[in-house]
Amino acid sequence: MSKTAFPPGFLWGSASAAYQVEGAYQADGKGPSIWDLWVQIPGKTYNGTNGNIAADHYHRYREDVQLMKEAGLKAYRFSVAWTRLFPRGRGEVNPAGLEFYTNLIRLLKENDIEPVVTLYHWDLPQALQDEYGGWESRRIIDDFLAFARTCFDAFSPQVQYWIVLNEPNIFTQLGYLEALHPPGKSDLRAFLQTYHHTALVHAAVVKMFKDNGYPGRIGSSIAFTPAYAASEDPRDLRALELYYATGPWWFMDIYHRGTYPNLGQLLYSQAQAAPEVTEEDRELLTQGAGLTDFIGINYYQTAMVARADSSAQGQQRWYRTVPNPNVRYTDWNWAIDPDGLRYGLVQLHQRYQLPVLISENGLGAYDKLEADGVHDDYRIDFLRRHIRACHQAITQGVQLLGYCTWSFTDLFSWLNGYDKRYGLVHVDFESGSLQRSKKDSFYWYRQVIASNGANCLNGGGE
Ligand code: BGP
Repeated sequence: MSKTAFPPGFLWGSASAAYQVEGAYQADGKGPSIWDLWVQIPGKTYNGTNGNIAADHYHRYREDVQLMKEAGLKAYRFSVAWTRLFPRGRGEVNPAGLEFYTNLIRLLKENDIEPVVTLYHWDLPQALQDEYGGWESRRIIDDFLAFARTCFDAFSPQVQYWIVLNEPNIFTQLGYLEALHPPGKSDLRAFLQTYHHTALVHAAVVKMFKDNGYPGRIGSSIAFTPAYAASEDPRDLRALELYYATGPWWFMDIYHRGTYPNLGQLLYSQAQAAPEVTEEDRELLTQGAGLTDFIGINYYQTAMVARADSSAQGQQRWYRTVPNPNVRYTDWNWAIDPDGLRYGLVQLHQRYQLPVLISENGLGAYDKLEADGVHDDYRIDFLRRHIRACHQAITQGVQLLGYCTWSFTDLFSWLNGYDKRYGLVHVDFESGSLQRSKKDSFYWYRQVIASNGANCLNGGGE
């Protein structure tokens, strides 16, 4: 590989998720998901915003794909709304739902854009939540397998990249520990048990995919927040160890090694919160880990951790997160740390020796639409520095399959509504026209893709 380019075939992409972009929440036989109901509960989302209409991608996908083509995207990552295919979670497939994704995939292929399909990006059928508590029950495994098989049968071989689950660590943590996402619970044990069920689903789907000989590569995307110790004080270094054992390695080892880290098991057992793991689970998880083709990560920021308060509760009993004086923060207080991406990628390479797909990276910001467009130089700067970090990681041995910006168009943010924008394409939510306009970052990313990254590496800026 030349010093100034990325590997041939590198997937320069952009990402979205069904609930955040599609809208059309009741169209053509779609059933209700847990998010369709959650947003109706007063006080659950920012200013009562919801994804009922979102960017209306369901009706405007042709225009959006045209814009992707114009940007030169090599890949588009999107998710399938389970409730479009199975309005009540299982049973007869809804042909209109299948048709929407079939058309989208066909159009992407016609425009030489590789579809990267996420099976699950948090919009569980409400019917399954009502029937058996959704992710709280092992019954989710069979229903998920049936849903996944329908997608593989319908969209293979057009789809070559599959992401089973998006950020299982976030939706279980926010849903079962922090009570910020549906179903709004707060219980460490429930969080870890539901997380365990996600790992079982991942492994079962990967195994089924391989057993049936579907072509392509399959993995899941985990939210990865690498961390530093606040100082060289051994107590802070120990805090870092505890952070990884109960956080990133806890989440990743079970997907990519089939076991939980020993230290994490010890700590969670002491907290009487360790998940129930059967012999059968162990076998399935080991098989699934061995068959998984890549690690998907969503990277936004790093953390800094320090020794805990001895009297604290929850994770705070093991470590505290503290502000990092060496980095700047976004308007939402997320650390901007491109080198953290390089560092994290190298850690993953050393630990798992698997290819990595960056399925999300981006900057949430307040954008301003001016008469002559959106001048988001801050986003360009953010993306440029992170792409350079990817390149450094590649030169340090990381096998990187691709990089997807979050997001392509502006879309609905789960807890921040429509003010926090990530897109390369502005969507006019203010007037409700939903008109699309290309931001400066759109034109800039187009050049990055056209030069296979070279212009980004050689260009100005830090
Ligand atoms: C990830 C999710 C995305 C997206 C992104 C930005 O955790 O996978 O769906 O929302 O974060 O987060 P936010 O919208 O909260 O800023």
